[in-house]
Amino acid sequence: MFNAQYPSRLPCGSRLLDLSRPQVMGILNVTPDSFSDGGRFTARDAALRHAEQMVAAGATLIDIGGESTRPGARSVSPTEELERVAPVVEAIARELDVIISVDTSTPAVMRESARLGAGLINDVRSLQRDGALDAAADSGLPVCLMHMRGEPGNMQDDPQYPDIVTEVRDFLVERMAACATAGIPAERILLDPGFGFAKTLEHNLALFKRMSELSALGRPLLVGVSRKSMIGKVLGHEVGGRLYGSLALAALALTKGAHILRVHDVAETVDVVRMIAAVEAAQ
Ligand code: 7PM
Repeated sequence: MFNAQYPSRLPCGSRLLDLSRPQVMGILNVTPDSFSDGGRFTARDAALRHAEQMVAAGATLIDIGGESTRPGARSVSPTEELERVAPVVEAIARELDVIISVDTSTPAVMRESARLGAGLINDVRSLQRDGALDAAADSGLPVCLMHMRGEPGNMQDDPQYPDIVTEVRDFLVERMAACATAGIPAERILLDPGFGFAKTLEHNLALFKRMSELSALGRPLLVGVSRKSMIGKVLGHEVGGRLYGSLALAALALTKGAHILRVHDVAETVDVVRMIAAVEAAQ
């Protein structure tokens, strides 16, 4: 199930990511601060406690996001995003033994997060914003490139592709080439099919089924399907009822060669990973 085409350890700032076995990335949403300083400390401490729980449950990466990518979400200024993300990056870097991933498309957030101890840049826009390639290159950190067409605000307006796997593969190859030109070598790249981004349910299911074809690109795959609407559409469950569907897809993603699972429910997903590992390790 697990191929050995990469060195087993990827440097992520001051830490190493073990790619010889699947890893779980816990999702940490940074809520908007309230007006008072008291509110700010509360938001930071709540985020730190949540991160702490996810690390105790077995997450080896924490993904911090300060900009909602929800369709139609209000756009957040770079300053506002930085004010949400930076204190949390700093606190987690100081307090926890975990690789910090920043879910951002904003060059200033990439630069400041790297300075404060982040280990990975996770950009749903694949470094297409002005200055993002240079900021990521200068950080020296690995980058996760994700497939999306358009912007979160309009990406679900009737997306059409002749073949979804070809579309995702071509897009990721183009972004890897842009990274190479900017000085980010392939060895520093993770790839993500971008489930739920500019895709119909049929696209998401076909892409999931054929996910292992993306391994041909030669880089580790990061998969984010936790609680997503593709599960809601198949099962008819609201977001609070999508755990079992998420775990089914987590298990399936591992059999299809995924290396990193980006999830909300860390303890449950770690059980899935460990159970599969036990079977894989048998004679
Ligand atoms: C609303 C819509 C809220 C979508 C949150 C989301 C991914 C990601 C996200 C992913 C990578 C979510 C998404 N999804 N980064 N950031 N891969 N690399 O459901 O699939 O978490 S945000």
